[in-house]
Amino acid sequence: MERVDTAISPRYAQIPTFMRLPHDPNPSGRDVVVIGAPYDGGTSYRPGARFGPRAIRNESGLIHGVGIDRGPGTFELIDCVDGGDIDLTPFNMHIAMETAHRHLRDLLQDNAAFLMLGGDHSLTLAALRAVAEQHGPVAVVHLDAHSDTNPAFYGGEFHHGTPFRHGIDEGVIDPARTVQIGIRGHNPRPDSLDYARGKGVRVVTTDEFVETGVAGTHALIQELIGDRPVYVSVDVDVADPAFAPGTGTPAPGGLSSREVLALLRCVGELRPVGFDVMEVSPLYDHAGITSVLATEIGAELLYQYARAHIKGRNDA
Ligand SMILES: [Mn+2]
Repeated sequence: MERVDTAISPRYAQIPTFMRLPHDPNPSGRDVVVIGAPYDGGTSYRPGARFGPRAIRNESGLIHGVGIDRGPGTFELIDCVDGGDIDLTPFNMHIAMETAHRHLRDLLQDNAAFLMLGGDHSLTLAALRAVAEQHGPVAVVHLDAHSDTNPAFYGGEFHHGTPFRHGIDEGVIDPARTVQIGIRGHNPRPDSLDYARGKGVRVVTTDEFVETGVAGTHALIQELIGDRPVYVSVDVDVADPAFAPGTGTPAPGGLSSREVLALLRCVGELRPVGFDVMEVSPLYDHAGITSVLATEIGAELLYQYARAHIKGRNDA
């Protein structure tokens, strides 16, 4: 199977898979499988992330996979396919979580890694469970406006503000090798940052990131994580609403799209084992601004995986 050839088909033509990758619903032996997780039953405010994967794929036809600053083409270095979507119930969080966990676990039986396109952030817990079964408790690079280590809200233990608290409590994350970047805005009580810091998570607020800069934050990540298996989770709301208006819980004062992409360029120096890009809600997007950014984040993560791959870092 080949990618759709842009020399033959214009980028807005043909059925939209992520970055025009071949669609393979039963992937095996791949380096990275792109997988959609259309679900928003965990949202606390604006809904609509269930439509995220389709919107991201739609915009991703524009992306070639050969970036000016990226060297060789990503897909000359690694074998990727679009695995389609996980069929998730729109109704029941526990069923959705279990379905996502099972699907991602099965993917990792036969493939090295996945890039999950959300969907709300609750399903990152299913992803963390799946990668931990392969690699043990993983280090995490988490870009987000929110720590997502909250307690239960409205009687619900599992929602998009909790995946990293459960990940820590279940032992699928190594909190001492976890860094959260871009945290800002308002914080309900009890204080989720107290929880995260109390477990040893390195929380880099947006103000601290502005002081430290991209290079300083790269050094911090490298120092903290080194060669340990690392999962990278990007909540698109880490970007300012000017750059990502189409999301569930926007928080002004955030990173630029350039800062988000620059931050991810250290991932190829690490040992990445899985990725997600979450919380795109096309209902609140304008001109595809948020979906275009999510697409570019996904492309950057695949390229960073390829960089790590050619150095032999993420070989099984
Ligand atoms: Mn989040």
